[in-house]
Amino acid sequence: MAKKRALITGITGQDGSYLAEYLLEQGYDVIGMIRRSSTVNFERIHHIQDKVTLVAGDLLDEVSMIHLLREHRPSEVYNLAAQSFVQTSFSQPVFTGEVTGLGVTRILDAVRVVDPGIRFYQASSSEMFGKVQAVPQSETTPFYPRSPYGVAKLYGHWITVNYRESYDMYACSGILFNHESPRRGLEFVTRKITNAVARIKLGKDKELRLGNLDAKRDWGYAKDYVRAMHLMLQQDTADDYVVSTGETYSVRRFCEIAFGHVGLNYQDYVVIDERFYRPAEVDLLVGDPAKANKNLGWKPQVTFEQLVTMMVESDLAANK
Ligand code: NAP
Ligand code: F7E
Repeated sequence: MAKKRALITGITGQDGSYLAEYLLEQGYDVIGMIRRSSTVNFERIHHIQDKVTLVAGDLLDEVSMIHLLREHRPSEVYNLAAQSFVQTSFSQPVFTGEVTGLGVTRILDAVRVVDPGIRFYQASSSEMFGKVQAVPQSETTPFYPRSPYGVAKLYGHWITVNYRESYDMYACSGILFNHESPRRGLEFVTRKITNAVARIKLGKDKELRLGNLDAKRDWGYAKDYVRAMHLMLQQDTADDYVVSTGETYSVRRFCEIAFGHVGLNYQDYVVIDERFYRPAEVDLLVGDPAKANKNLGWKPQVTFEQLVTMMVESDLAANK
């Protein structure tokens, strides 16, 4: 049987790197789309660089994606590329809309033009629920985004549904709740905390400046979540799924566990800094993963405490 071939946009990001590893393990040919930059940023994929094919393309340029789809003819496309940092979306709302929102139409349309039979995954987000209209949030909960990022993701979600319904394409939207790992970008609160815990423990830093400690998130492990993406593209019919743990914890609780793991009290080091507050906050997210559990047989394997301590341990080793 011919090898399956997948294209991943955003392969240099947290999820892209884990998904590439996972698809390689499943025997796929993996094509990774990277955007041109003046310096190479392959930290997350250097260990698999010789096993994947990296090709140039950009979500801002539909032609680039038509060319690479024609040349490589993948059977599955995972669109993970985005301007993904919520805080930045407030200062760069138009750019975020171009990449995170309209970018989805560009790649979906490139797929439609080249081969509408290609299966498509869109990286949608729990940020679309924003000011939540129900607890917990499921596939049927109404959306109410609270940032330009959330609004852009909502556009990406609906254009995916629209292409599925208009052109009979196998297009899925995975509504993923926060997922973290030692590969998480340093600007996101979990990795910011675990990196600071390591540096404070090792005597390299003295404090950690944070914003809203009362925000609550449903945090899972990124490696668990990429399995769900793959499962969504292996079903008989395309559909949308919430992917989450079903548990929620505050940023404060994350701090407590992370500092506690190295024998410190977070209250001695965390300083509240208004700069990290957002113009509009998402106070509480908790997802209901029942549909993914039932239809995909998907369950998370790593608990919240295991996730926090894994990240602290990894940052301790990296900062030594
Ligand atoms: P990430 O680490 O920020 O990675 C984003 C990726 O997108 C990077 O590879 C980046 O390339 C690429 N990219 C950005 N702009 C691009 C453009 N114009 N053209 C091509 N590539 C571009 O994000 P992540 O945490 O892995 O998340 C993956 C996807 O899931 C994103 O769409 C995110 O919005 C979504 N999501 C994430 C979470 C989460 O909790 N992690 C939850 C729900 C949804 P560079 O390396 O060159 O910057
Ligand atoms: O913030 C609060 C902040 O930036 C989490 C992205 O992957 O998940 C992510 O978006 C919470 C917020 O992630 C700081 O106000 C407090 O309430 O880690 P974050 P996010 O905004 O939830 C979703 C699902 C995505 O789709 C996104 O792409 O933590 N918070 N103090 C802070 N946040 C940051 N970053 N920095 C602080 O100092």
